[in-house]
Amino acid sequence: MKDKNYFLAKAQENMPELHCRNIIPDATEFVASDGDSILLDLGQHAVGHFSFTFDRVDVFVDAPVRLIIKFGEDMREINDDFSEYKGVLSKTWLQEELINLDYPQKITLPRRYACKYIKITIDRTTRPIRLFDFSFCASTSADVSVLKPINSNDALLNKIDIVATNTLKECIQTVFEDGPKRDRRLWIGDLRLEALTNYYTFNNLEIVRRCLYLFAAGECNELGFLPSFVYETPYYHSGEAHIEDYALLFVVSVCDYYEHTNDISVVNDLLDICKSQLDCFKSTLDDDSIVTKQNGWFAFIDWCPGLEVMTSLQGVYLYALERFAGLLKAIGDDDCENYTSLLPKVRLASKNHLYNENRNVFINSRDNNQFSVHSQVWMILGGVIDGEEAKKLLLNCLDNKKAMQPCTPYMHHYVVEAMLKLGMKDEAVQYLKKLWGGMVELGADTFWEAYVPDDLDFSPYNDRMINSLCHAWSCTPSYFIRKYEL
Ligand code: RAM
Repeated sequence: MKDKNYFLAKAQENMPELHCRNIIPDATEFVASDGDSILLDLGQHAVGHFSFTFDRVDVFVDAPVRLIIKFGEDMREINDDFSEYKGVLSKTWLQEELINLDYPQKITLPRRYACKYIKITIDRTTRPIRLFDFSFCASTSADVSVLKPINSNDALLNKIDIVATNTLKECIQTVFEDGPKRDRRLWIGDLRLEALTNYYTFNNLEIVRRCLYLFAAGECNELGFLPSFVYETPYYHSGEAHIEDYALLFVVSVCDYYEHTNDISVVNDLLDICKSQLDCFKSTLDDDSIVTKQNGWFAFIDWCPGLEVMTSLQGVYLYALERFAGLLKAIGDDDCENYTSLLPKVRLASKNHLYNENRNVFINSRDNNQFSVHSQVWMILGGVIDGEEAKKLLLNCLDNKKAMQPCTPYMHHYVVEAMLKLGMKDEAVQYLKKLWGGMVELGADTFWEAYVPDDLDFSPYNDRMINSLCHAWSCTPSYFIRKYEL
């Protein structure tokens, strides 16, 4: 019987091994007094545990020593004043500890951090102290020895690939985490993009299976949709959010997995769940075959404030439906026709009801007549429009100040995917260089959760300090560069 326990057992069977290595920062020892601070540079982004030793210099310490230890993914984070934080997510994600040490000792901080820099401030000591033996035990389950460099003639693409694979490596822990600083958990949208990139880089199939099974074990909401995230520690718990587009992307992730591995046993385990996701979604279509908002719904698509998402969501549905119909055909499933026959019908309906013939663009009342790149991209990926008409539409909206533009590399990914679907290889390279290359030029060692070139302070959470600077969904340039030989 394929129930929660079955799926959890499968997830456990596919637990990857974490590889750990010690990184010694640029400095080995400090003698410090009250108020001094020390900056340690790991020379690279790392995810793991920090340890050091503290001892007296001469006179024995007669009172606890209080240290403030701050971890930054970049120097901006180190210099930020966390007391000014005003974001909507919990301040506790900001990586800063205040510790009191009663006597000389070696200490390993219990929490895991994601950082390149560590700043230690001696908040209070009555005597000079010595800090030394700094060490950072970094972990990943990615096997870096299997990664081949791309050796492109284009220096910027080489650099983008290095930063992208580094981003993925840092997020591959015992699940595909979204970001090792925050939220440090498995989300479907991130999983899909990490798994794709993983196939062309570290090719760790175990972790893909583990993540798919962890979702399969999750509790669906009353509409039947999978949870969009799960926790794995200290025990399994499926997340409270149910994002519709993510539920559909679970289906796509299973299709990607099969396409890459031909592993029918996993597909057989997950097939009914995939069918149920598409069936639940279908039941939300109205008489015109267009998706309708349900009570308590949350569709993600991108983090742009005020983004209307119905057209995009319809596109995600078609995108998943097409992939799933392809999978059913490949494995000779009896239900294939049921899904395949929906495609032309829903595509035609989407063109009829969501496209504005006068303006030649997907703008409609269901999205409050909002003009967004997102709607155009997802209608292209959903196969509602293609060929020259689609190319023109895509270039026009990307060049149009009135169109809402993507604000995360997650959505930028789907822009590039749409370009490649339409055979726009040169434009895809230019776009990669502009967006991900822009982060490289700003000194990124790993790619960021959000990136708006004209507004470097942009945050989906109302404060840049909480943004993750090593975010899984940003790793896909390596997928594009390697798969399409860009
Ligand atoms: C953010 C997470 C994750 C994403 C969700 C929708 O909070 O970091 O990357 O999948 O939002």
